[in-house]
Amino acid sequence: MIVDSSPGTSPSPELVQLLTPEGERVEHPEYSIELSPQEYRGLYRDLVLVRRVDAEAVALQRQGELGIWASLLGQEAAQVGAGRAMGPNDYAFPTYREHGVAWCRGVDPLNLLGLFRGVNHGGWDPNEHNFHLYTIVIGAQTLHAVGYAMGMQRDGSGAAVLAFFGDGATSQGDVNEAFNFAGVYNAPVVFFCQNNQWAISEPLERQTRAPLYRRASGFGFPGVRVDGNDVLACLAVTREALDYAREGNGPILIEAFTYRMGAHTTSDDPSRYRLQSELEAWKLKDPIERYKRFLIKNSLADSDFFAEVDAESERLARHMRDGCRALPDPEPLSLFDHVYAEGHPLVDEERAQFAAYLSADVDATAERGEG
Ligand SMILES: Cc1ncc(C[n+]2csc(CCOP(=O)(O)OP(=O)(O)O)c2C)c(N)n1
Ligand SMILES: [Mg+2]
Repeated sequence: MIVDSSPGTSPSPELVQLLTPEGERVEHPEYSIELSPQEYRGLYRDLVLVRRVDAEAVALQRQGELGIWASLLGQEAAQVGAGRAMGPNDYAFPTYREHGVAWCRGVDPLNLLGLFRGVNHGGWDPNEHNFHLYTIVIGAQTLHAVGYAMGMQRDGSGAAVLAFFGDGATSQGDVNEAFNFAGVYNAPVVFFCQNNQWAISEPLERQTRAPLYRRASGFGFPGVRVDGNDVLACLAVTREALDYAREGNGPILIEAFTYRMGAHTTSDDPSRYRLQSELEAWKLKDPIERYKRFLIKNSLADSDFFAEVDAESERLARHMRDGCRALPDPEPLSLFDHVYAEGHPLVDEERAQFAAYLSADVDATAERGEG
């Protein structure tokens, strides 16, 4: 008979939770958190504004202002908890859905809109915010993250990398190679998997037979599962994990157990492949509602505060709507600007060809008297 002797194979994996869905504060033996009233309120503000950024972007896409948008609805706590756990010198490698982490790193939401509107080729300077560009190729950024972390390790920077990816990405070779490299080289990287239960239309049971956090043990590092709809637990666990990585202990995997409440992207219709009842069940665990209940129960915020956040949310939405429509179309030749850090003969040649094409086009238009 085969006996599985690997650690962490208990039938019901433990979920780190500091806040129940009803907003009750609970203690956990390993993870604790004590914030000032202002910090507690700050997390609520983040959650609400990030949800607004997302809702506004979905609306702009529906009005034809964006080509596509990947909604983070339901994943605000996972992203704000992880994003606010980072220190100024830590570096994040996102997928295409980490708008909440972008927010925490100080990236203006208009930069995100520019990318999804197709008027820029990236959106922001990664080094300005220690927030890498979005990566659409599933899992690829985990390898970039490990390489970057190994560089930090060699530079003795004392900081760590936070690498984001989804449940579906865990089936990619890249992610498993990243785990192995990180483990073998003891890289200071925290792998943050947002298990939102779906990879487009593929449910979790088609990605894995074992809970995702347990993958880590096969690569020789710890894995933790946290309630991804609990911002306090996500903050506490990610803080600990980043400290652990910074102290030279090597990588760690966090599985934030959450739910994608919206469509995969604005091009998707989830009613084709999942039951409405599943969404209804997860709505009861809404990350913002539970946190608001916690604040009220503990007299950490009053109605003036909530009204202030609502007003700020309206101002942010206006900034996004007006700013998005005013984004300039790019200069066509700028396409070639950042292909390489320095010049490259082939790129120079292609730029010259494209410039000739553009001016020929202008000449032809002028000839037809349309100019
Ligand atoms: C290498 C690669 N294969 C396939 C795709 C198409 N694709 C885009 S998103 C996606 C699902 C990703 O699911 P998950 O990792 O769970 O992230 P989520 O979208 O749920 O945040 C797939 C297969 C891609 N972008 N890159
Ligand atoms: Mg997913």
